[in-house]
Amino acid sequence: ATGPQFPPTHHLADQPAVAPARDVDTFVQEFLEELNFGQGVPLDRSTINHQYLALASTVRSYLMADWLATAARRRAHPAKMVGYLSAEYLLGRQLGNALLNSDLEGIVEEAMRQLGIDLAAVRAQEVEPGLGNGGLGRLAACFVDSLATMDVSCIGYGIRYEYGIFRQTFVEGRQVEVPDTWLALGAPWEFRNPERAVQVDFGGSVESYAGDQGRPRRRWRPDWNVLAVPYNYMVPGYHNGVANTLRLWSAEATRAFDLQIFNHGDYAEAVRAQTFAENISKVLYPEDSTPQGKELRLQQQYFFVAASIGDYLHGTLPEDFDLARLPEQIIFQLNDTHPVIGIPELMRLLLDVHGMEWDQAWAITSRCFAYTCHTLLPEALEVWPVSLVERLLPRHMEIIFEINDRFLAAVRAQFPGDDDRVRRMSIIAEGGDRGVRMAHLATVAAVRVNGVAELHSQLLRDKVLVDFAQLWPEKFTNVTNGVTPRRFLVSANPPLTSLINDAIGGGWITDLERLRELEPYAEDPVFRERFRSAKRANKDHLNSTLLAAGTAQLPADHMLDVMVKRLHEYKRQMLKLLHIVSTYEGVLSGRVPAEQVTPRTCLFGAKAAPGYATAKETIYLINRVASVINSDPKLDGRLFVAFPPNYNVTLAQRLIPAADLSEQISLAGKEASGTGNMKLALNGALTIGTDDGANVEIRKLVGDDNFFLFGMREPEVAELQSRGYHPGEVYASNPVLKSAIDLIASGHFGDRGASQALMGDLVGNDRFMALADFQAYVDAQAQVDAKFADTEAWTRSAILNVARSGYFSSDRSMRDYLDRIWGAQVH
Ligand code: Z15
Repeated sequence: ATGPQFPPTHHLADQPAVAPARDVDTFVQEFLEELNFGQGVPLDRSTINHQYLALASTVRSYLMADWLATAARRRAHPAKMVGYLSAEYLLGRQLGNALLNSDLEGIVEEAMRQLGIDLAAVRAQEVEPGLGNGGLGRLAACFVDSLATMDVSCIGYGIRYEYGIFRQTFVEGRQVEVPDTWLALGAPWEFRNPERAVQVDFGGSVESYAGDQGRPRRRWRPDWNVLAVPYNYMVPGYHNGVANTLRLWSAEATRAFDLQIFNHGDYAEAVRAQTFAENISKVLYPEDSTPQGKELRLQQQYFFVAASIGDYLHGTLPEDFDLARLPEQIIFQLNDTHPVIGIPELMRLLLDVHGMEWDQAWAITSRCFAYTCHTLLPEALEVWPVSLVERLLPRHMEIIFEINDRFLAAVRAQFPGDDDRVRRMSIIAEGGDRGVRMAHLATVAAVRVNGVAELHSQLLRDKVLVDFAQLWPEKFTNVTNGVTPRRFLVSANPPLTSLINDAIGGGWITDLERLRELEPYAEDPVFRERFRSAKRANKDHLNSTLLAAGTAQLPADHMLDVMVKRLHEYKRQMLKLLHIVSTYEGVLSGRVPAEQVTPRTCLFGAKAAPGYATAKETIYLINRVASVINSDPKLDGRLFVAFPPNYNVTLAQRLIPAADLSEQISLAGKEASGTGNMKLALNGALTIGTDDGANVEIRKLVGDDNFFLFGMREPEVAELQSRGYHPGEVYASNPVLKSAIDLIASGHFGDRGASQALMGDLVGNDRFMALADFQAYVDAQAQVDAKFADTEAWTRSAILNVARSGYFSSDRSMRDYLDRIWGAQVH
């Protein structure tokens, strides 16, 4: 056996793909055909959803022509490919991006106008594919956008969750999760390819048998399986005719599995089995950075990775390909530990299916993977119980043990007698509950290990993976994250885009460092006024979006102070809330006259993992504080708190361009990088931030005068931690802080019990040292207020933030991966 057999392709004469003409008349014609013959409705009877589906399908046919041409060109000129393995892709809406990248915006606007269709309403009809939780999933989406724009051969592999990240609603201030039925009204961007389905096995046992020349060999006898059916999405490059592939797998019951049960005569059981199989890709786990060790999650991970590697090896490579040369053809980039089970899977295929010996299989496998670590939180590094891996993937467990034995032998050889080091480095965590440390497995096998910002990569080398960095210093590198300027500037912020284009032309869209050419305009009062008017337009646009969503309108002429990211204690939404409450308390107590409060709207956007109690309590408190503050006349309308529900990519695209101030206030040493920080700076918000993650690099580039730095640095945090941190003492010694906490605990914002519990935990534990940084934060906010009062100085800094953020393009990140990782052939 050589793995699954796909149907043969027919070798007919070469025929270039048919591409529809790029003019308004043709577009109208194609659209009406989609509407009439695809959707089965005449224009005058069509709903907005019909129009959306027909428009998406029409645009898709243009992309499809590029996709076919790209594939043909890549076949003619094969190059090493990137297989990006990610359990999450937080794509955001597809229509706007497809129109922008394929340069069809003008044609479509005119076509829809001629047909009397409201394009804005049609765009608003799209439910974004929310197949990710937060930064990690959005990063994957930015990376595939950049690779297509740079014409790099890449296939993104992931899971087609039937339910993506939950829709957040608030009921009396509390988060209530609603299932995300993104597929319910149709999925016009995907196309299913059942002929390329891959069977994925689970369970069973491993047996020995005599192989060639009586050699003892092992083979897996799985006892159940599912079918992984691929759905392709096209990833268009910007104005370059390229379309790469995103291949998302959906789980279905295999016929064998069905029939086996069916033949036992139990029809109902056979149908139930179908549901069982479909469960694997049913729902995205909603934890960001804090995995819950659920069996179904490991099933998801193996499911998509086995399907992807199988698809590449047995479907994409030529049939007679010499697998010894695999590392010249593909590099699998592991997006965090989620796809790391792919390492023993490739070993298994090479050993058991292709009959290789260990050394050869390892020589190949250890050149085909690179690993990106996205965290420093120990609880975020996945450790799977050995007992679970043994039951679900017995052959993989054997292979992991063998990798570990050989690896530890090498460690012992290098460091004789250092048993402690061996124990620390082992892939297997020993003790009562033995576990597989996926980050160690990844690090042992990977050709490169990278962190996602300079500070993060440094801390990986010095702390989290220090033993590995001593053993293999050259394995470790950094690639600072980036964001796609197409979605997060051009698409999201048309007013600023045209202002920039008027000043320096459009070359910056694919060469973001050219934003530097804007620097002199910071000194131009006319440009500054235009810049402010672009911000105002974005705020108006945001307000109309919030109005449509039924959320509070933002007051005009306020500073818009934005904190958008997942709700997590380490990110310290509570620190921001304490500043808000202390400002309010200052006015209540007469300490600060209301006229001295800078008019500010503090806007939060954040989902909490459904099982994360403290995070949900924080959301509940923010909402209660908002309702009290927003209706208290003593504040004279100067302080406003907004928390629109369901922060997602779509809302981010509205919010970020309107922001004046960006809150990046994690405890130093906890936020690996952050990418919202980059999006906000690029859109001209000034950052108030700690010395953490990519904030460090943002501040270095935009300059200290254009960034509000505060708080402990990472070494000070570590020092305080080891000295012993006592939040109660900070509370007792800072009267402003104490008054704010006491006001919350008194029940002033309702639910006294919940308030007291949360404040009690803060004063008693404060795991992320919000109290320790409180005064520094308040002082930095005073500097923010002072600067905001000087409109021209503020605008100058905002423009410089835009001009100096070019480095944070994900195009640059991809260039760095190519230079530092994907070109690398040996350890
Ligand atoms: C996630 O969104 C991130 C890290 C993780 O380990 C998981 Cl499981 C999810 C985030 C980081 O918290 C953030 O700092 C970083 O910018 C982002 O990944 C992309 O690297």
